[in-house]
Amino acid sequence: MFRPMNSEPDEPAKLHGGRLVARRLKAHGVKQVFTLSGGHLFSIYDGCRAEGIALVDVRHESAAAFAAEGWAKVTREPGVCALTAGPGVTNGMSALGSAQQNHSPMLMLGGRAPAQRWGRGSLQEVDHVPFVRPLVKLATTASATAEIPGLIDDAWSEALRPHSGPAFVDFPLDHVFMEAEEPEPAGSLPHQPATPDERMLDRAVALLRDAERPVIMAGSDLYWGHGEHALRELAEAVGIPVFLNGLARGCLAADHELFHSRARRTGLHEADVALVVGVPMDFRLAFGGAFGDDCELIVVDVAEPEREHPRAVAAELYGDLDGTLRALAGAAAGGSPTRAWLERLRSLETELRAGEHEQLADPRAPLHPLRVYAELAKVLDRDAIVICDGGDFASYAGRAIDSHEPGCWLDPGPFGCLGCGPGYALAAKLARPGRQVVLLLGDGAFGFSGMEWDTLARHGVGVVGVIGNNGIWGLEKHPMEFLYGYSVVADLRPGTRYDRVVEALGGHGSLVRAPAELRPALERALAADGPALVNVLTDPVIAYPRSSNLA
Ligand SMILES: Cc1ncc(C[n+]2csc(CCOP(=O)(O)OP(=O)(O)O)c2C)c(N)n1
Ligand SMILES: [Mg+2]
Repeated sequence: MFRPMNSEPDEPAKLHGGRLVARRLKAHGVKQVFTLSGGHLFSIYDGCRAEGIALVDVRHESAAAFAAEGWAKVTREPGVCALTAGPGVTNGMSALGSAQQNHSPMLMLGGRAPAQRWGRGSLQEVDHVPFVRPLVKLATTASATAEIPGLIDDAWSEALRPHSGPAFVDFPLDHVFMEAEEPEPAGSLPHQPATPDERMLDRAVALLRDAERPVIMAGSDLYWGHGEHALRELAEAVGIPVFLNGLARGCLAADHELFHSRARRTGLHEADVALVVGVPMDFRLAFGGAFGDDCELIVVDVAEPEREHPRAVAAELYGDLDGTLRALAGAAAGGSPTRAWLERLRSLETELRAGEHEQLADPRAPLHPLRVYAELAKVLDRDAIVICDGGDFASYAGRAIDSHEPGCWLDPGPFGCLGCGPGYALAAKLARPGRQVVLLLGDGAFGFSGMEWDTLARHGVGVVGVIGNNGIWGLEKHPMEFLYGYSVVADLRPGTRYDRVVEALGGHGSLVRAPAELRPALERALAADGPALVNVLTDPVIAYPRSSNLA
């Protein structure tokens, strides 16, 4: 169906719909599209091939969609996946939910049954839009070939507009295979962030200047809003202890004197003024209850919140996050928290970290998860990208792994979808080929997308996986036993040789039964040519100490 560009001046060039898709993607800087083969997508593939966009093919659409999200998480640019009609799109939906809650900009392209046959029972025919719409910022269907470039541009800018998130466009077979002239690009204006309210800014400055026990609690929108430099400036100008979650991790290096993590409960609870930056007050902040009742909250974000705040806030600053933090840094510089506050949090942080030494050095076999991370820390580069996917094993990673640069820590986020890791890791290593990319997995988590080691091997992507293999769905088994005195559907097969699965798929595998075997196995895996998996047997008795896991 594809006809090369016609050079006759009087006959405008026509391109098929797939080529029009690819040309707009290329104009937005897209280098690769994650996909799994489907006839509905052939013309998009042909277009990508003609435009020099790489196609990275995976083994389950879920991984393609999570790779698109992972690309965004590492690069702060939208990732793109193309999923075939019907089950291809339904298989990718979890990643849309994830990207929505993580504010990850991504574009999902869907194949679709031909429009002229809708309602007559075509293969894989279903209207995707009504069921993806609640998960995305924009969901639409191309209704003519000529419309395609404009739809891609709209979806792209919608994905990036704060709060950033996923966008979806599907392409009926007839429209995407037919040809049309390429319209002139509309040249959409870049998003202009709103300037926060002056009065609110003054109020925030006054609160910060008078604060005796201030804290900063920052989350993913700090990262999406490119606010890391301004955050450091503000924290240093006033001397405010900083706590980070989600994608904000690494936005202040873990070895910065104002960075704290273990002292978070006390820090948030006892603060008199809290600057809540780019993070919703959801379950991770006890719906606002993580801060003391009398604490004054200053909320800074890239846009108005998507949900009402669960408690009253003293000042709200929405729009240009970076500019707002800089303005606060300049104006609040005279403020000075009490020495006692800074010393208290620092000594608590040090004391709590010291209390972990025993577990980090735990000699048991099968291993304690914290021992795994103690060994891993010795071989990780400062800019290593660490991804976690699992239950307790991932929670321990969240506590033990230090991040030093933005975009180096990828966890599932509040949507908490097991199986996101291999897609994230694939994209991370493709985006940053020179860096270590380490994927920490529960044995349960491995089951969702372990076949993606085939993808990693075929594409020569050197991700290093580390499994905490405790033979159980730990984060479910322990809480259920605590509540009911017994557990059901929480056991896996002990000692499964996931390392051999990876070997069979073309990667390097090793089994670790005792602490002394771990470091050499990690070193071999990091030096391997291609993907590797270190299958570490961990102790199923160990339960991550948590206060709540559902709400
Ligand atoms: C897609 C999906 N299904 C189920 C869950 C519920 N869930 C959360 S953690 C967990 C256990 C994970 O087990 P594993 O990966 O082995 O890690 P462990 O807790 O044992 O360290 C389960 C089943 C989920 N979060 N996501
Ligand atoms: Mg497990």
